[in-house]
Amino acid sequence: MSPPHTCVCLLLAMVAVKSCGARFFRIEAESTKANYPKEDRSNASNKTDVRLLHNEMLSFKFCLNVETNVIIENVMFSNDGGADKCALHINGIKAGEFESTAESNYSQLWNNFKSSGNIGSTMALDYECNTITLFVTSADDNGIEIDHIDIFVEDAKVTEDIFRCNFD
Ligand SMILES: [Ca+2]
Ligand SMILES: [Ca+2]
Repeated sequence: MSPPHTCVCLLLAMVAVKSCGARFFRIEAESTKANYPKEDRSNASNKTDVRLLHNEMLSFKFCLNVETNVIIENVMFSNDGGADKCALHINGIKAGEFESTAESNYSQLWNNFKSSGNIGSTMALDYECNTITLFVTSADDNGIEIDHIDIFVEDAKVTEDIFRCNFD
């Protein structure tokens, strides 16, 4: 194998190792056990999201095995119609909020996903079992659709199994 190929292989190996140790964890909104309408959206992760109306909420558990810093990296959402506002809490403590903007295109914008960006600042968590909750604090009659929530965990030893609370 020529040196350039070796370099490419090494680079690919490094990318693989990095993604194995990924510290971003995705919670799909549609994994909720709550009985909200799940919409087919070709641009959504898992091609599905959840429609929420005013005063509705999503709540998910995630686990950590060490004290570590966590930040809500992004919420992916869509809106077609009036503006909406959502607040996110971790373990009952408000992390922050985001808003959708009022815009409409004959329901086409439900498939046009937007990023909230970071919600609030880094939180130090020491609980083994944590709860993240998204509340729709205001909405028009058609509400908002939530695709997924991405969480960044500072400690690289938190694996996918640990995060999903799949302990042996
Ligand atoms: Ca709306
Ligand atoms: Ca999704």
